[in-house]
Amino acid sequence: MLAPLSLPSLEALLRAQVFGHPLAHRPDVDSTQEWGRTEARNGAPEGAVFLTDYQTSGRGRLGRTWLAPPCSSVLASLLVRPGASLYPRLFMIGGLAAVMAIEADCGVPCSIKWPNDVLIKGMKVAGVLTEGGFVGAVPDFSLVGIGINVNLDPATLAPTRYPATSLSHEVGTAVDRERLIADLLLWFERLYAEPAESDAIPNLWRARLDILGRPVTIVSNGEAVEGTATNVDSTGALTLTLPSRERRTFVAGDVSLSP
Ligand code: BT5
Repeated sequence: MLAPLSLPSLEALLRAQVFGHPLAHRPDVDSTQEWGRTEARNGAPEGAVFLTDYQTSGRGRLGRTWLAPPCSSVLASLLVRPGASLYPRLFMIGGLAAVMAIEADCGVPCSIKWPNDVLIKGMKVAGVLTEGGFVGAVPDFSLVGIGINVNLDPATLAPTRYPATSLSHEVGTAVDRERLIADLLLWFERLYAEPAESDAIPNLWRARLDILGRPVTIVSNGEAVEGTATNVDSTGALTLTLPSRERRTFVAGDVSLSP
């Protein structure tokens, strides 16, 4: 029987100094991103974290749906108010934090599918959604939404775009969600503290990518392009070398390995 998150247990495990202060939990919500956005507009501080056991409108990128049976997953939105130079890196920090926390807690190696999916053995175990809030044209805050499949049978998810897995499925036993969230926040905090001018984050992120040097198909703005993934720069932009030797660079899209 899956239990709701215990905030006292999570608070006892929390070692992050900024992230998780405050920690907010609701049994169910439309989306932690929406909830976090409202709180951010009402002045919630950097480090506030919004958690739930169930989302009625959990979302991925481009209006897609994020699925999670009740009490099965990590569903978290982290509020940040960084300097302008850090915003473009938040998706890398979110993905890496999930990788590090999963590896520390479960001992299973993870990779990153460009740009924002965390994979175990090529199957998606977590996704990251970064959304900004602006005052006029000036960034005011960002919400880094992280969903991790923890204690669920992947076969019970509706068909997903990419094969899915969960931590319990991979390790063969239930995984402690409170511990995983505490570790996620600690890793996020460590990575977030890296100076914006340092290349440590892009380098760590690049080292986890599963596509470099491999033939891939990217779908971006409705166009499918095939080529070899030859480079990812420090902003995360992906360059493909096409069979014609033309090089094209993409900042967004969905990538899959070509058969
Ligand atoms: C993502 O989008 O992967 C970002 C997911 C972010 C979810 C978190 S949960 C907390 C916070 N609050 C929210 O409302 N969202 C964030 P994308 O790359 O667009 O992938 C979405 C696609 O993944 C969907 O179209 C499905 O095909 C697939 N999918 C949905 N649920 C999944 C799951 N639990 N595991 C694996 N794949 C899933």
